[in-house]
Amino acid sequence: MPGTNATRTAHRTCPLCEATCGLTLTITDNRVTHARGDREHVFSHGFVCPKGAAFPQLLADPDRLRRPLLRIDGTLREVGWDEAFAAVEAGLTAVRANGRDAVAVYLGNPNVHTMAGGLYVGPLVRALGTRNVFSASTVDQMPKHVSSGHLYGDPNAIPVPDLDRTDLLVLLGANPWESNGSLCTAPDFPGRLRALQARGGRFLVVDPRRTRTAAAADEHLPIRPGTDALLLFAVVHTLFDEDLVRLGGLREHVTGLDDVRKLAAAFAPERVTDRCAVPAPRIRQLARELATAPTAAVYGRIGTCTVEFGTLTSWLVDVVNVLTGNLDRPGGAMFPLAAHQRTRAAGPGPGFRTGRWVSRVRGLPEVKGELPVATLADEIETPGEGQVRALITIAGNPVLSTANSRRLDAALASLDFMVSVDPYLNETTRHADVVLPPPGPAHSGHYDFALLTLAVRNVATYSPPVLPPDPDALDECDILARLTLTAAGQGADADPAVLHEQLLARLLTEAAEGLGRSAADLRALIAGERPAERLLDARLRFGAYGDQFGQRPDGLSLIRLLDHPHGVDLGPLRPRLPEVLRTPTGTVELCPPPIAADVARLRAARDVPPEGFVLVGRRHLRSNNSWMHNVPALVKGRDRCTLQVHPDDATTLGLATGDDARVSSRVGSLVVAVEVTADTMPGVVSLPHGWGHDVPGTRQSVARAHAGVNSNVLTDETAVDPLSGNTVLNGIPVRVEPAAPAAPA
Ligand SMILES: Nc1nc2c(c(=O)[nH]1)N[C@H]1C(S)=C(S)[C@@H](COP(=O)(O)OP(=O)(O)OC[C@H]3O[C@@H](n4cnc5c(=O)[nH]c(N)nc54)[C@H](O)[C@@H]3O)O[C@H]1N2
Ligand SMILES: Nc1nc2c(c(=O)[nH]1)N[C@H]1C(S)=C(S)[C@@H](COP(=O)(O)OP(=O)(O)OC[C@H]3O[C@@H](n4cnc5c(=O)[nH]c(N)nc54)[C@H](O)[C@@H]3O)O[C@H]1N2
Ligand code: SF4
Ligand SMILES: [Mo]
Repeated sequence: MPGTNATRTAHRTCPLCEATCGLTLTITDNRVTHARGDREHVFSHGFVCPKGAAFPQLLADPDRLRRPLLRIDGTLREVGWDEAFAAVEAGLTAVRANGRDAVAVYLGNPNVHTMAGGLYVGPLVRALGTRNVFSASTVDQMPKHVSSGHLYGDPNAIPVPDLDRTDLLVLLGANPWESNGSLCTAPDFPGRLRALQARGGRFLVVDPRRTRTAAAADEHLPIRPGTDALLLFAVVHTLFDEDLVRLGGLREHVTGLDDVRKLAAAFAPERVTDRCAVPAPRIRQLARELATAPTAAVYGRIGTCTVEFGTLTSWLVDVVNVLTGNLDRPGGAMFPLAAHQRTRAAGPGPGFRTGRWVSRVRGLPEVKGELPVATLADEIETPGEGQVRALITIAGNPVLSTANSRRLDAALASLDFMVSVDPYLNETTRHADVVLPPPGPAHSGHYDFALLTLAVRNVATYSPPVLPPDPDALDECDILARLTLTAAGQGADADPAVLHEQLLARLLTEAAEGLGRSAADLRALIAGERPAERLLDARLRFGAYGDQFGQRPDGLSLIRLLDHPHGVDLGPLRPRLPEVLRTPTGTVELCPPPIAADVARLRAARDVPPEGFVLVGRRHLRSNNSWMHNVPALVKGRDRCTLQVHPDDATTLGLATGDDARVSSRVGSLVVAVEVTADTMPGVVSLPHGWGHDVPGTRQSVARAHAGVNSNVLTDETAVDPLSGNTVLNGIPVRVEPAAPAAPA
C-alpha cells in the first residue's frame, strides 16, 4: 500500500542446507527484503551463512519460473495449471500403456528441504507403481542407510556425533566449514567445533585435502582417496590387538563381536599404510586415543560414502564407535528422536533387506525401494519390456549431479515424455515436456521432517508461510497431490483435497488405534489452515513429545510450535538402545553377513599399489550442489570452478595457476583452469561439482555467465559401491595434461 509503512519481520527456517538455521526476515510491501540469523532461535542462535543471507535474492530471482511450461511444437510456453496437468495425464497415460515401469521418477536433494517432499513424494511413488525409482541418495548417503539397515535393522536409524558434548571427534571426508554439515544437523557446525576445542576437547580431520575444516582442526591426516575403509579397519584391528575394546553398557545389546575381530585380522596398520598413506604408528595411536578419550565419536560423510567401499566405510565408522563404547552415550554417536517420530517397544524386528528386485539392465539391487541413479541411462536407452520411456523429476538436476552426465543428458533427450517439478529451467528440466514450478519458499510452510531426525539436539520448529500465495501459483503439496491423483487414474482435474484428507485419515486411524479413541474425534481436534499443517499436527500430537490429542496437555502440537516461532528445545540427545533396534535378534548386529561378504574385495584392494592421478570433489560455502549459481551474491568473486593440483604435480605436468588443463577419464574429458595449491595431496586433483551451466535451452542468466565445467562428465556410471548402488564420485582415475601443448620447437 503506497504511503503506508508496510514493513514487518517474520521468522523462517532456512531450507538451503542441512543446518536448519532460523532466519529473521524483513518484509516490506509483501517482499522479503532482508534476511539475518534469528538470534533467539533455540538451535542456531543467530548463525547465518552467505546462502541464508542471500534468501531475498533467491526469492526475487527473475529467472524463477512462476507459471507452468508446456512444450508446444517444440517450444516451452507458459500455460495454465489445468492445461499443464491435462498434458501430464495424456503423456503418462500413453507411456504407461507399455507398463508401469515405463515411467521412472528421479527425486532430487531439495525434497528433504520441503514439506511437500516429506509428505507427498511417498504417495506419488506408490501411485505410480513403478520399480524405476531413482534419487540423489545414490550419489550421496545410500551406503550409510545400508550400513544402518544391517546394523540396527532400520536404514533411517543413523547415529550422529554428539558434537556439543564429545571430547574427541574424528571427521572423515566431511568439510562442515563449507557444507555446514550433513547427516548431522548442526547449525553453526564450525562454532560447535570451536566450542569443543574451547572446553579442552579435540577434533581431527581425515581428508586428502587440507580443507578449511582441516586447517581449523587439531590435526589433519591426509589420506589417499577411497582408502578410509582400510584406515578404519586398521583402527579396529588395533583395538582388538591392543586389548582396547570396551563395550561398556553396550555389551548386552551387541552381537557379532568375534566375527568382526576375525575380519579385522587382515588389516593391521602396517598392512594398510602404503595404500592409504597414513603412517602405521599414527593409526595405532588414533585407536588408542579413541579408546581412552572420556568420550569420542567418529563421523564420516561424502568422502566416505561416495567411494568404492562406501558401505564398508560407513559400517566401520559405527563399528569403531561401538568398540570404544561410544555408541548411544552422551558425547559419543547418538540416535536423535524428532518431534514427529515415535518410539516403539523394544524387541526383535523384521530386519533389513536389499535386492527385493533388481534393475532390468545391469541387475543392480533395489535398496530402500529405489535403484541406483547410475543405471538410469541404461534403463532409458536399452530397448525391451520395462524400458523407461517417461521420467518425472522432482527437485533434481541429475544432468549435472550424476555420473557420466553427458550420457544421461542424451538419454533424457530421447524420452517420449518428461515432467519436472522445479522452479528453474536448467540443464535437466530443459528436456521436460511439462515443467511445474513450485512457489518460492517464502510462500510455503516449513518443518524439517528429514533433517530433525539427524539433529545433534532434539528441537522442533515450524515456520508458516511468510508471504500470501501468489494467485497464479500452486503450492508444491498441491502439485504433488495432483500428480498423485493423475497417476492413480483419478484424472488430471481431481481435487487435491481428496488426497490431503486421505493422508490425514490414514495418520489419524493409526493414532486413534494407539490412543483408543475414534479417528473422527481426533479429526475434530486437528489444527492447521493448510493440508501440510494438518498432517504435521497429526504427526506432532501422536509423536514422541506430543500432546496425544489432549491427553498430555503440555505436549507438542502445531499450535504449540506456532506459538514458538524460534523453535522449541527438546533437550540434548538421550540414549535410545535397545528401543531403536529393528534387527531380527533385537541387538546391534555388528557383523552383518552381506557386509562381511564384501570384505574380500577390500582385502584385494589393500595390496594394489596406487598409480596415476585420482579426482575428488569439493564444496564451497556459497554453492549448493548445482542450483544456486543463479544468485548474484553467491557467484561473485573469483572463479571457483578450478582444478586444484599439488605444486609437485604441477611442476611435473608443466602446469601453472591459470593454465588450462585437460582432464580425461574412462568416460569423458574436459578443459578447466588450474589452481596450484599445496592444499591437495600429491596425486590427487580436485574439481567441484554442480557447474557446467553453458548448455543451450536453459533460463538461468547469472549461472550461464559463471558457467564453469561439469565434473560429472568425468565420473563413471559403471563404478558403484555394490552393496548400496551408490556411485563412486571420489577417487576417479584421471589423466591430467596441459590443454594446449606447446608447439614443438
Ligand atoms: N561429482 C559429484 N557429484 C555430486 C556430488 C559430489 O560431491 N560430487 N554430490 C552429490 C550429492 S551429495 C547430492 S545431494 C546430489 C544433488 O543432486 P540433485 O538433487 O539432482 O541436484 P541439485 O543440484 O541439488 O538440484 C536441485 C534441483 O531442485 C530444484 N529446487 C530447488 N528448490 C526446490 C523446491 O523447493 N522444490 C522443487 N520441486 N525443486 C526445487 C533446483 O532448481 C534444482 O533443479 O549431487 C550429487 N552429485
Ligand atoms: N555450501 C554447500 N553446502 C552444502 C552443499 C553444497 O553443495 N554447498 N551440499 C549439501 C549436500 S547435498 C551434502 S550431501 C553435504 C555434504 O557435506 P560434506 O560431506 O561435509 O561436504 P564435502 O565438502 O563434499 O566434503 C567431503 C570431503 O571429503 C573429501 N574426500 C574426498 N574423497 C575422500 C576420501 O576418499 N576419503 C576422505 N577421508 N575424504 C575424502 C573431500 O576432499 C571433501 O573435503 O553438504 C551439504 N551442504
Ligand atoms: S548454514 Fe545452511 S541453513 Fe544455515 S543459513 Fe546457511 S544455508 Fe541456511
Ligand atoms: Mo547430498
